[in-house]
Amino acid sequence: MSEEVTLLDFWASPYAMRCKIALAEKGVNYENKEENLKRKSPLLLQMNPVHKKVPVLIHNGKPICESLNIVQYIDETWKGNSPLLPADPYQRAQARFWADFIDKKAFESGAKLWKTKGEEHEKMKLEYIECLKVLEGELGDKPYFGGESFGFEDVSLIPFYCWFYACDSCANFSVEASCPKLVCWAKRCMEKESVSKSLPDPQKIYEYAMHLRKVVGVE
Ligand code: GS8
Repeated sequence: MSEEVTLLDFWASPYAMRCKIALAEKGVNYENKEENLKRKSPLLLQMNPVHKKVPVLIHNGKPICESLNIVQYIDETWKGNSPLLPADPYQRAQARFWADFIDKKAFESGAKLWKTKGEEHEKMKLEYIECLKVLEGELGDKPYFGGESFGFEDVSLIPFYCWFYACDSCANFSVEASCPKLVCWAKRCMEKESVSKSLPDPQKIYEYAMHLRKVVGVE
């Protein structure tokens, strides 16, 4: 059966990057549709009427929403190569736990860093740094979060790498100096074409974040 796969995307979205990496890992051909988030397409509103957010994966006409859910769907649908979640139920639960932590702590504090100022900014800065340290501790000396191979936690976190420069600039911090193992891990992931092709230039992200700071009025 011929497959129809479409991704509703926004270039700077770390959530959408997760899906692009997973699709590339599995070698799935798909159509990428860039959304204008200020003027959302009727297709996006129809496919994700609840959250009205990207990414949305449309597989043979059916929508799948929420990035971690999409990555799991991709893993289960295109089972053959590059499994992302481990087979063992306990290890699967651990992988999902860390992906949830990345969503609720890393992405949240990172996003709030450049949207806040004053006391709230200082609070977010501490949260951002602490969360990266926790992640570095969890990585330990393993090449990837799940062990020897690139998996679900790696896909969940690696898009954040292209935001490090923007977040660091806002927090007056250096991830590279404070979390060297985490940066080594990120560089290891970037050696994979599925990752390097799915992440935009950090300088472009920085410029976008600076523009957003002006739009939300913190600068
Ligand atoms: C988050 C998606 C999201 O925030 C996921 O897919 O994991 N929990 C979801 N998408 C943003 C773009 S990235 O910042 C979005 O679509 N925003 C549009 C809006 O809020 O109107």
